[in-house]
Amino acid sequence: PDSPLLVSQEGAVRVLTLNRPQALNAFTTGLLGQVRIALDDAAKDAGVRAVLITGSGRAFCAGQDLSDPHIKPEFEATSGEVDPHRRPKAKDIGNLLDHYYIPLALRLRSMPVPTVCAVNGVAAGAGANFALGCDLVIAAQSASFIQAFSKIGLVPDCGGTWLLTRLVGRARALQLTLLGDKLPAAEAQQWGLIARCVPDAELASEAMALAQRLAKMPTRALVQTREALDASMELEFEESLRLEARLQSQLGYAHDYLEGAAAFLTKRPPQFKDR
Ligand code: T3D
Repeated sequence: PDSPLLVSQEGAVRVLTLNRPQALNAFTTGLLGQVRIALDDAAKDAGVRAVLITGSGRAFCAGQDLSDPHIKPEFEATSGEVDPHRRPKAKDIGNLLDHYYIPLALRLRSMPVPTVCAVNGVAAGAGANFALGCDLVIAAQSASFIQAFSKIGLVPDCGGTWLLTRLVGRARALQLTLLGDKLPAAEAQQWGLIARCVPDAELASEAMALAQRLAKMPTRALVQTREALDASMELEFEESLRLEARLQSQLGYAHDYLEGAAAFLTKRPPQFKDR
């Protein structure tokens, strides 16, 4: 059978494709484990300078696979009524987050290279928040984002509460998460939830061009920029100034700054290599 995750390489870009199209690329524990291992591998590989994540088929990812035996409630086949004695134990859901979603979200956010998500179709639940955890999110016109959690009695996970309040503010975060309505990609771009929305036929090439462009840039500076932006949410203004100064003083001695400045002054293209 096809692997639930396809991994390929184009130049310095590592491409991860969620590949369970029959289930809209919903996350099983198997798929979640494979994505984490693939991100670990990309993080360790000096030949990787950007990661591009996308999905196969008509969806990006429908979030947690609700038929996964770890969490599936037992219900009567004809009436659909839940058997109260055979509900999944709360600890199984907690375990799923502790063992899969939390490490995955942390891995994604601390990648030593920039990450791009090409959202090729609907991104629901943890699938939406996994996408939004990437550095640059580019979506097809027909794609959409759904915070599906409230519809099934859960809270947003995979970083959704943290990400959404910061990306679009409290009012819009509440609108998305309480109602669970579909937000079309064009509106997601207007809201500032994602970087770009492009015609469906252009998504793959535009996303790859973006990832290739990032891969040619000074990786360490990009990653430390992400870190400083994230840290700023918790810092006073002066603390952010001092963090910038600390990072700048390290980067100022690194190869990439010397190369970048020399290339600028001698009017030639730079060759960055720090990671
Ligand atoms: O305990 C925990 O769960 C902890 C972790 C939580 C993290 C989460 O992500 S919770 C949120 C889980 N996701 C959802 O609730 C979304 C469920 N899916 C949908 O609402 C819809 O499928 C979509 C809006 C994403 C797409 O709608 P549509 O009409 O385009 O497609 P569809 O017909 O609903 O789905 C197509 C097939 O995929 C269908 O299977 P079938 O009938 O053809 O055999 C459907 O059951 C399956 N599918 C879609 N989403 C999931 C799924 N199967 C398992 N799990 C899914 N999440």
